[in-house]
Amino acid sequence: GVSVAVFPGSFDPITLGHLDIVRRGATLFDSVIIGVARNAAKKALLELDDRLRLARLAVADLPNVTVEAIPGLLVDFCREREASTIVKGLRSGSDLDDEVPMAAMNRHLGGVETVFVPASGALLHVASTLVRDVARYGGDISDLVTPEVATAVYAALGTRP
Ligand code: COD
Repeated sequence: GVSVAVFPGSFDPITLGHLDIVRRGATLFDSVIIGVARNAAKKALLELDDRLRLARLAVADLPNVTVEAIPGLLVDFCREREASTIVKGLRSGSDLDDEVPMAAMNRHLGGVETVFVPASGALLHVASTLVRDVARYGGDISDLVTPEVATAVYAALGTRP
């Protein structure tokens, strides 16, 4: 059958670290869906529509990658899209500590398996939180995100490099 994987996240904003995982995931599965979560717990910097638009722009050159919002539970979204696998990136032991219970929960709830792709060495320090912090104080984020994302993040914060 056709292998479909979901790469879920907040993508607030999508970074070069995320895009590295997407590109590598796209070689492992027939198709990859970037699932942009609404983020009930934390208040996002970027609106959901902007996070979707910026992700679509960033993967426009990848024919087997699409971008969609995840309206509810990740496992329900996976079932609707007939995706049997979740792809996650791993930067550190603390990522693993966070991810192992989520992977177990998603397997428990929906029988969906999680595959971890190790972060590339040069992108280990790239996290959406740090990108927002650097931009908040006028730092340069041009090596961490696409140009369109940088523009959107500075605009949302009312800052500039
Ligand atoms: N290199 C490699 N991987 C990276 C990098 C990098 N530099 N930066 C981030 N990543 C990876 C992260 O490890 C993660 O796997 C992914 O990219 C997304 O990261 P974020 O920060 O955008 O997303 P999170 O961690 O906030 O996303 C959490 C989810 C949205 C996946 C989670 O909350 C969820 O599944 N929500 C949906 C509701 C649900 O089903 N909840 C129950 C889940 S058990």
